[in-house]
Amino acid sequence: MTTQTLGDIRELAAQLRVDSIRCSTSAGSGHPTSSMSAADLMAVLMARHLRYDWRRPDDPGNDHLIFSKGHASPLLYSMFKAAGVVSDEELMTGYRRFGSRLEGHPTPVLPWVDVATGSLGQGLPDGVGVALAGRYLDELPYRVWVLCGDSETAEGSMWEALDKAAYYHLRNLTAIVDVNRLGQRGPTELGWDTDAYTRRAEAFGCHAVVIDGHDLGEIDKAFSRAAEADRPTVILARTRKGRGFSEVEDREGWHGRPLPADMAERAILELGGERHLVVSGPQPEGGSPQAWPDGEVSLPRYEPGAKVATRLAFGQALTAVGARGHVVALDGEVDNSTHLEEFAKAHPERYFEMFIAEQQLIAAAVGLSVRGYVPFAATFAAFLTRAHDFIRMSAISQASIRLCGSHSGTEIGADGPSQMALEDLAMMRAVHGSTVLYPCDATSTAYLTEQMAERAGIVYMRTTRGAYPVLYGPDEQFPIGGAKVVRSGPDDQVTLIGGGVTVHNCLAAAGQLAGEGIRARVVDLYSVKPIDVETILAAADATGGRLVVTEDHYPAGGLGSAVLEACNDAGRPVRISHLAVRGLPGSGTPAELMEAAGISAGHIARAARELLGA
Ligand SMILES: Cc1ncc(C[n+]2csc(CCOP(=O)(O)OP(=O)(O)O)c2C)c(N)n1
Repeated sequence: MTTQTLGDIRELAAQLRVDSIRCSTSAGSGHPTSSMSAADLMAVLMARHLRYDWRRPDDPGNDHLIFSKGHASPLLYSMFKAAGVVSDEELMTGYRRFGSRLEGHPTPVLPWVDVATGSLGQGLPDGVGVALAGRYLDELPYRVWVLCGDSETAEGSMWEALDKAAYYHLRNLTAIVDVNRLGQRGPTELGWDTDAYTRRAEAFGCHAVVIDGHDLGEIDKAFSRAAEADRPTVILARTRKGRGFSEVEDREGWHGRPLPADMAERAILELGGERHLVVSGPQPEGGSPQAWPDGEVSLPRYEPGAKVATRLAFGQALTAVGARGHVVALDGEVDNSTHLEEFAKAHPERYFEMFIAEQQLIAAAVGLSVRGYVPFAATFAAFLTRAHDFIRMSAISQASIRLCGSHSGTEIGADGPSQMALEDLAMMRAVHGSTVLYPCDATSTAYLTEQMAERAGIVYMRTTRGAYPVLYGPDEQFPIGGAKVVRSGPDDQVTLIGGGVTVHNCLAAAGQLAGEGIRARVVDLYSVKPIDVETILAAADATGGRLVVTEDHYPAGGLGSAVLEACNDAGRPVRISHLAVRGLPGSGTPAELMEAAGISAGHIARAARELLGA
């Protein structure tokens, strides 16, 4: 079908509804009614407005289509069939089946899908990231179209997204809200009150358009207007859930339920039967993304003994790594604390301030990664925990993003526990395919920052607030997956393992023990995941299995867990003396707080003595 009259589009919409019913009924699960309400919107979009070469999903000029309401996957996959890239057989026999790429909710396993959705409230924020890339980096005229649910707009992250979209004048972004009045369990907060939605969208600086989401002409006009808008557009499309089949249309109790076979048969009849149209819509305009040439990376060099905070070294190193043209940075309104401001000064054109919106911070990084950029996002490590679901979904998106969390642990001192990250290592270790780094000095921080840019997946670096001595010479190397033996001798009796600030506490403890004639080996576990189990086991063998692991983190899921699990997995279970933050900290000096938490040099030395029975 190439003519695309409104009559043709009506047929296409009927096909999308019928196929959404057929594939979900055949799978025995899925969300046909959520698909049916948006079928007219998507039929008009793909036939007349989405400039997309379905055979070349990597074409940089392609528009981007994101289903923020990812549960409407039957509709999305039916569109893929209508585009001629998924066969009817694959749709009917693959949808939601084991081993199929047509998973219950869309993921980038499919070449036409940019990001994983299904956790509501994420697709629109991700779309903001893609639109940022289009407008400010690629400088290409592609548009980003995001289909959203009305109940989904209850998520604060949707408003973080619209707020940032307006701030960055993302006229290339269109949110299409399928206002079908119903959510999962019943009516939504606002029902069909499109005036209320309009006021909200406009309050965030967007252009709002209310339409009848089943009137093909109105839909067509709204999409044309969106393409010409000077601001992001929010199309509020009044629709009916289950539209097209009278037995379920606008009825409660049909969310997420496939139609039983007899009802599916009646529905398909009511919709005029099966069709197998193949549509060819508009094509991308062509053009190449703006070139961001790579320069020479010259990392900062630090004098051993000088006191430098790892957060400062991160900012300085990232500024140097910014010589690589695709490296971009995003801040959560704390760049003078994380030292991302160093990057902002040097590369303002590749720097995005996301303000205090951590979910949007992560989503924008994901969106930028969709277009091949190498994003680094930084905030206090504690505040990254707020965006955990976004980080988890980034892994499902198979995105490569780099995160830096500063102000970790009790070491931050006077600001108190609300600012202390004490769970971040556990959270980041648990993310699928993640890398977790925790350097203790400026040299290793700089080296690892450069490595982060090269590393795929979700890569996290934990930095420390206070300034501590540089331990390593500028030419030392720190491969990810390694560990450093910072202090050792031929007849060491006990191994002290730390990460970040506790490496310094371990060294101080080793000094105290040496004064008593006890020889301690010190291991810097700068790579928490993957972990250097060989170095740990070699140290355990050399020191009679006596290991003290100390971390500025709650006991669950951090360094201690990493050591125990790695040794166990290697078939060499070990016992450790585990010093971690077990109480609820308050305010104080870093020294007072680490002392109170039981992770100071004195506590480490005592634990070592106990292991030795001394
Ligand atoms: C963050 C999150 N919370 C809850 C759910 C479970 N859930 C899936 S669909 C849905 C209702 C969505 O309603 P709406 O956005 O209006 O889409 P509709 O299906 O009505 O088109 C809910 C609550 C989810 N997927 N993600």
